[in-house]
Amino acid sequence: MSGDALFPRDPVTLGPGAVHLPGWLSIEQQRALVDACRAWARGPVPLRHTALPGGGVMSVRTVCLGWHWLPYRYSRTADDVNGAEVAAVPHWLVELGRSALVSAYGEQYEASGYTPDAALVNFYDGAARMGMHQDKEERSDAPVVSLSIGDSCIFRFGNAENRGRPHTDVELQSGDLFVFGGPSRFIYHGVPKVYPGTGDPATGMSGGRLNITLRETGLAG
Ligand code: MD3
Ligand code: FE
Repeated sequence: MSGDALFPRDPVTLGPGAVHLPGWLSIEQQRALVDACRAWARGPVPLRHTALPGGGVMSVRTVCLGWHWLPYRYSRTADDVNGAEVAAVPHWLVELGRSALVSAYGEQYEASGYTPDAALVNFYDGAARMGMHQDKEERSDAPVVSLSIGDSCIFRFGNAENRGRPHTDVELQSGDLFVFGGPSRFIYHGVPKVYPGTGDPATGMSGGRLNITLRETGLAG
């Protein structure tokens, strides 16, 4: 059972700057984020499978706020979907990101300097995967905040050199926070497996997994 209070999971630091805080989001916060993701998925840019330059499509479906990510750049407009300007990152989501950094790094962390200007919402059905990759399109080395809701998954935390070993597999459950800062910002990572049917329907999701990442792009304008 995900997020079961009888079996609390402890915070874990996986590497320098990489902190996993299980069960960080309350069920009410998760439900509110699910509602927000539903609205973002309706437009101005729809949730879509990102087309890759090689001709394939990603199995994950994504909608972006603030800046639209496409292989391999950011744009204010969804140039590979419908050309529309993406919705703004709401201020409450910026505040949630700041509070995530304080939880992960401690009260002394100067979170007011963190202003994520892009949010990527990824939806995984039971068959979706994300291959090992680095996120390198950002011009900022600010931390990435990752929030997971719905079905559990295996998250693979790799190394900074290549897609292979060494890596550490971590189960991410609904409500988990993961922060990737410092040297961990540039590690290879991926999602090799989702476990269908493991999410709590109280989140408002009947199936699948949502992951929201907050990023500072370091881009101007
Ligand atoms: C470590 N998403 O959108 S979140 C992605 O669960 C992405 O949807 C996965 O990888 C997901 O790019 C993993 C965790 C994550 C996100 C971004 C990172 C870890 C990261 C950027 C740098 C280092
Ligand atoms: Fe990534």
